[in-house]
Amino acid sequence: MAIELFRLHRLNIPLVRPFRTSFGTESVRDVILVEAVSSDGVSGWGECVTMSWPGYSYEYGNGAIDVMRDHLLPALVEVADADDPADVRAAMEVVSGHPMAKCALSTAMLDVWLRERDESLASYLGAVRTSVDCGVSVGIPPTESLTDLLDEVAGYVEEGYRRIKLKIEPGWDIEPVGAVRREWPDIPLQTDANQAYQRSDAAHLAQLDRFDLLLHEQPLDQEDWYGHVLMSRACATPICLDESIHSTMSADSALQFGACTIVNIKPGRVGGYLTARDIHDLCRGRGAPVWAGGMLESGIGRAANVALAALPGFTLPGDTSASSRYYRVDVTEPFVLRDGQLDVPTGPGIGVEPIPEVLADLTVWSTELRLGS
Ligand code: OSB
Ligand code: MG
Repeated sequence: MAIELFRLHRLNIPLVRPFRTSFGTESVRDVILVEAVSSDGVSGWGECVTMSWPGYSYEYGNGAIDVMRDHLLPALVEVADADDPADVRAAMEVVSGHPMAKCALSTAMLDVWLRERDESLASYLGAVRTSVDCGVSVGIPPTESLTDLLDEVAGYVEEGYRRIKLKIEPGWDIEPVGAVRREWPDIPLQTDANQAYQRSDAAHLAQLDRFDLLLHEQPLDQEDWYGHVLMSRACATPICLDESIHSTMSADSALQFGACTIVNIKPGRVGGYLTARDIHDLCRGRGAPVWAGGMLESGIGRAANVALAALPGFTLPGDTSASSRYYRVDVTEPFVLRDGQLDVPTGPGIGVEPIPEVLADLTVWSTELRLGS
């Protein structure tokens, strides 16, 4: 019953195409999978969504491994056989920040707990759907070519994605968004700047209002609460926050202040699936739409995100794309898009596990950490 040890598996999975955002370019995903093993030999899985460098957030792969091993594991000893997942979350509060590391460990433990109870994560979280609407996040073409952008988007539209999100930055905004809108007048379309703009860019971004967008995601610095209030006033397009939201408190504050009206929920950014659900509940109570963000997850993180996206307040398509959008070979059975949707896993826990041979092939480093030693 009790968790005895954790295995960390570090994988390098080549992306099908480089993913460029305003904070950098990723060509190979540096994936960290956490496996929690119980005394009964049951394994549970969680994905640490850090990138290899601290660009999206201060967390990054090597740092997350350090904080898991040296600071979070010791805190988990007393909850190794917890019968309430909330106790695991509470035990990790002795460490400040590091939500991605916390999410990875707590999800692996939750997966064991659910497998032992034969309950799916979707059911545990309160899912009301058996499949979820999927969008796709489109990076800035490394060539900065509009033709390349339109070709890539055309492929996704053809595959059936229900919403397109374009990464933007100063110098790559009005033209590419306009070009995509002209080609697909009716497709749900949104932007993500990953904090690349300044308050003084509000009038510039307001020019995007004529393209009838669903939302602008995180135009300004994550600390710039008031700037996002100003941006919300300047733009008819709703503002959605990603990097700024780290907890139910920040989600509450953002909505109360009018810094955003929509929230991107990423479990890794908020410390786990319990807090992700809490933020969902809060936003739903306020009538604020939420959607499931993504971090280029492998099938392990994707499975859990798809379960979360099945909750009732997730009323906008998520960055929950098919495995093929990211990887030629995924570490689990691939998630396949069907009519613009992915099926919510129904098996116990997250409902998927790594395929052993593929895991072995992709692994570049691993370690075993015993709890309490
Ligand atoms: O800002 O939403 C983001 C990927 C890595 C880091 C940050 C972000 C993203 C994405 C891709 O936009 C979402 C996905 O398809 O997983
Ligand atoms: Mg984002």
